[in-house]
Amino acid sequence: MSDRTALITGITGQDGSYLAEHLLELGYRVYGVVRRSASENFWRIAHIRNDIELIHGDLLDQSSLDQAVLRSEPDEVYNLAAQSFVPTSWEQPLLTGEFTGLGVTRILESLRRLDKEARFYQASSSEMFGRVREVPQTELTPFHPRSPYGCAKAYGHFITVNYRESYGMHACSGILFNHESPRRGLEFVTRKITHTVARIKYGLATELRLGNLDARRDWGFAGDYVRAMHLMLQQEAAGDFVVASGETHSVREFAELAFAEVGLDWQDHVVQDPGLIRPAEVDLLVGEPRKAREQLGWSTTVDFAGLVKMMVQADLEWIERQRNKRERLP
Ligand code: NAP
Ligand code: G4F
Repeated sequence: MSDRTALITGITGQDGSYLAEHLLELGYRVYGVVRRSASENFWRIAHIRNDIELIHGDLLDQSSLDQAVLRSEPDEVYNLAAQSFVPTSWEQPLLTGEFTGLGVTRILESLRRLDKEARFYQASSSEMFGRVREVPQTELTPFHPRSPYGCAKAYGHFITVNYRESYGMHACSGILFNHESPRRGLEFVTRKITHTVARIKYGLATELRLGNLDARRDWGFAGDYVRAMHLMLQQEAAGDFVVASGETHSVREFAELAFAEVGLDWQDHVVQDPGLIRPAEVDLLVGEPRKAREQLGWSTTVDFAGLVKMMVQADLEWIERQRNKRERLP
């Protein structure tokens, strides 16, 4: 049993839910910052709702972040909240800059003024590498972001490094490559594919509209990646860490494997939609996680094929449950 306390922003998101579970298992007291909403969006944390404490707050609102820090008195703060969907960042570039970029400074400011000893984790992203300068990408690869989201994350990364260097804070930046799970939002390509595959299998859909099939990503399982976040904050010295599988696969390969999982041929269902092509694309991501392996002792438990299978199976079960629920309605 640990006597440590963690504060997580973005606890209602994919990573927030897995991280909260992991920290609870380690014996942490867990607080989460949530935005007030007319309709609660707690489905990912419903199973641990009684084990965590939620505090209303917003990355746009400094005083609410101050209150969250004062109330929780955290040993560790994980800043996972962000506008995290890349296409939305072209539609809402200013809001994305406020949430995903300046929001990092707001929470760092709360800590600098109120709780400088708390250790800080920033959810940085491989999207910062953008038009990649080298393959594979390491902690030292220069950034060339290709979206307002990537630019905002680059700001968040550098302000984290800056607060570490300016104020001696234990502030870490985890440069995480794409990580997925059955809890992934439906708009991201992996979940869009696995959810639609399950719908097609059950006769609820016939086609899957996708954009760039050639884009390559380094995909891993979110449950593995949150362990790396925690390990970073256990190191004596704060630093930056690439967290990745070290393998790259195309969107086409992901779709092919997902359809094969239910005995279907992807070519019979996938339709390319030019409307889904991005103004600027990140063509190839593949990370070099050597530092995380060697310094953190971190490793993955789920490979690419295992991830696709896990997500397809979970979506098949999810649709089955929805159908049963509907059949039971009076
Ligand atoms: P996600 O599922 O989209 O979750 C985002 C979370 O941020 C949600 O809890 C959301 O709350 C919260 N949020 C958004 N705006 C907020 C605001 N203004 N104030 C307070 N909370 C706010 O994202 P994820 O996949 O878990 O990713 C977690 C973090 O890692 C994000 O920062 C993302 O950019 C970064 N990242 C993700 C990946 C990946 O592959 N998943 C890779 C690298 C980096 P609501 O529920 O209220 O919307
Ligand atoms: O699943 P995606 O939307 O993820 P993307 O843009 O790589 O961003 C994710 O990973 C980042 C880490 O590198 C995170 F920081 C970020 O928060 C987010 O979690 O798209 C992946 C690829 C892209 O190249 C996209 O053009 O899939 C391609 N794609 C092709 N068709 C599509 C689609 N993406 C989406 N969302 N929807 C499509 O229909």
